[in-house]
Amino acid sequence: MTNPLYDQLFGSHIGKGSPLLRLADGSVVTYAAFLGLAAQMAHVLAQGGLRSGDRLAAQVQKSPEALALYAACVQAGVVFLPLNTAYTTDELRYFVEDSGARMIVCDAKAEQALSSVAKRAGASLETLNADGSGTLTDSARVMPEAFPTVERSADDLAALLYTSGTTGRSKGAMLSQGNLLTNAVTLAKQWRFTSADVLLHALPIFHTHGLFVATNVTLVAGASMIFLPQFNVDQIVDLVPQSTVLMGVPTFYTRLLDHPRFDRGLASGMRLFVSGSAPLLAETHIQFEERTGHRILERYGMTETNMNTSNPYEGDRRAGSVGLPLPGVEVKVTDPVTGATLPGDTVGQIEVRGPNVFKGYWQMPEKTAAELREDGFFITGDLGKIDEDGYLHILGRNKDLIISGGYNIYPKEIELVLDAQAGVLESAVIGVPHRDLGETVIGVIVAEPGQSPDLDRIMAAVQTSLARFKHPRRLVVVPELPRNTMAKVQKNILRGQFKDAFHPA
Ligand code: MCA
Ligand code: AMP
Repeated sequence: MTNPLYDQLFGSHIGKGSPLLRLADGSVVTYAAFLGLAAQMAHVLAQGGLRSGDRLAAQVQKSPEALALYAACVQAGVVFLPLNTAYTTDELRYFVEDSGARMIVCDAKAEQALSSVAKRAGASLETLNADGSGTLTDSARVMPEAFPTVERSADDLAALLYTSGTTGRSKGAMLSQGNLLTNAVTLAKQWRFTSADVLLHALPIFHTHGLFVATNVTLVAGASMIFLPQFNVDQIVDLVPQSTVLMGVPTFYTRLLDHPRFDRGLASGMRLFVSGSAPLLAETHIQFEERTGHRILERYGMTETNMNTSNPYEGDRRAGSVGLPLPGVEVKVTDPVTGATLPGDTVGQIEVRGPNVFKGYWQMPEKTAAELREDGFFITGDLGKIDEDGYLHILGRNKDLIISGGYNIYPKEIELVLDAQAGVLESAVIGVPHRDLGETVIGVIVAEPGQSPDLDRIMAAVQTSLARFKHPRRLVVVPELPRNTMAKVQKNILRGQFKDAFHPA
C-alpha cells in the first residue's frame, strides 16, 4: 500500500509524542494525538461513503480539528477542497456544485444556509465548529485511532483549490500528491527546517500559503507550529520569542513594523521571516532589516504551482526580487504575443514548469489549454524579468487581479454584481494603493442616462453575494469610463486617477 503524501507528511510521525501544534492557551497537540484524530475522521469519511478521488468541501474556522480533517482526507484518498470562511452561501453553492463534492463540512452556524446547497448537490453535511465540536468530531470520537491508509499515487489528486478567473468564474486548480509533496520537501530543505523549528502560524488554512507552504514544510521536518486562529499583531509580538520562523503576507510585516515592541531584541531568537502571496515593498524589506537585523526571505508562488522561486537562505536576499527558481523548477520570461523566450533583463510574461505545476483546471479543458502549454510550462499571468544573476523580479500583472492583504480579488466578479444593479450602466473595479493591505478595491460606476444609482443599495447587494474582503471600500460615480481605440476600458487611467484615494499625496 502506498500513499506518498500521507506516508511522508503524516505516516512517518505516527505514535510520536512530540508536539505538532502549540495552542494559544498553552496546550499542546502531539503528533500522536493529531494523527489519531485524523484516522478517526478518516473512518467517518469512509463510513459516510466517500471513496478514493471523491471531493470533500470544507468551510471551517481554523482549529487543530480543521487541520486534522486535511490529514484525514489525505489518508482516506479524498480530495480536500478548503474554502475561505468569508465566502457567502452564493459563492459556496458554485464551488460545491462545480466540484461535485460528496460531503460538505461547515460551522454549525452555516448549517441551515448550506443544507439546501448540500441537498441540491446530493452531498452529505457535517459540522465542525471553531472550538472543535460538531457532528464530525462527535462521530470521530468513537472510531478507532488507526485507519488503513487508502492507496494513492503521486499523480492522483490531493486537493482542489479554487482560484477566481478573469471571466468571473472560479477555476478549480487540481493539485496532485506529487505537486504538494515535492514542493514541501524542496522548501523544507531550502529553508533549512529541522525538528527543532517552531513556526508561528497565523495564516488561514484554506489557501496554499497557510495550508501547504507553512503546514507541509513543518510536517516534512517533524517540527511544530504555534497555531493561532488568526493574525493579531499583539499576540504575534508576545509569541515571537518562543518561535523560530514566521511566514506571512506583507501586511503581517507592515503591521509588525508599526508595533512599538517589535525590535531586534524581541526577534533575536528567530532564524527566518518568510514573505509571499503579494509584493513586499523594497521599503518594508529595508525597514525590517534596520529594525530587527533580519532580511525577510521573499518567495513567489501561486495556487496552481505552489512555490516557484525563493530568495536564498544563505546568500543575497534581494529586496524587490522574489529570488531564484527552486531546484527542479524552470522559470522563463516570454513575449506575451508570440510566446518566444525573451533575453535576460527584458520584461515579459513569467512561465514556470516543474513537478510543482498543477494538473489543470477541474473540468475546464479549454482554460487549462489556454494557460498550461503542452510542453508543461504554465503561463502565470505575472509580468517580470530575470536579472543578470538569475533573480526573478515581478513587475506587474498581465491579468486583471487585485491582491488585498494577500487575498486575490478578480474585478470581473465584482463588476458583474455592480452591473446588475438598478441605475448602473457599467462599472470598472480597480485596485489602488493601501498602506495596510497593499491594494484595496474601488468600484467605479457609470449611471444609466438620467439615473442616480443608490450607492447604499448597491453596497447591500454586494454584501449578500460576495465575501467581505472583496467589497469595494469605496464606490464612485463617473460620467464615463476611459476607453482605448479598441473600446477597451483603460483601467490604468482609472488607477492613476484614484491612486491617492486612501492616502492623499
Ligand atoms: C480582512 N478583511 C479584509 C482582508 N482581511 N479586507 C480586504 N482584504 C483583506 N485581506 C476585512 C475584514 O473582514 C474586516 O471587515 C476588515 O477587512 C478589517 O479587518 P482587519 O481586522 O483589519 O483584518 P484582519 O482580520 O486583521 O485580516 C487582515 C490579514 C488577513 C491578517 C492581512 O487578510 C490575512 O490573514 N491575510 C492572509 C491571506 C492569505 O493567506 N493569502 C495567501 C493566499 P469588517 O471591518 O467589515 O469586519 S495563497 C497565495 O496567494 C499564493 C499561493 C502564495 O504565493 O502564497
Ligand atoms: P493565488 O492565485 O492566490 O495563488 O495568487 C498568486 C499570485 O499572487 C501570483 O500570480 C502573483 O501575482 C502573486 N504573488 C505571490 N507571491 C508574490 C510575491 N512574492 N510578489 C509578488 N506577487 C506575488
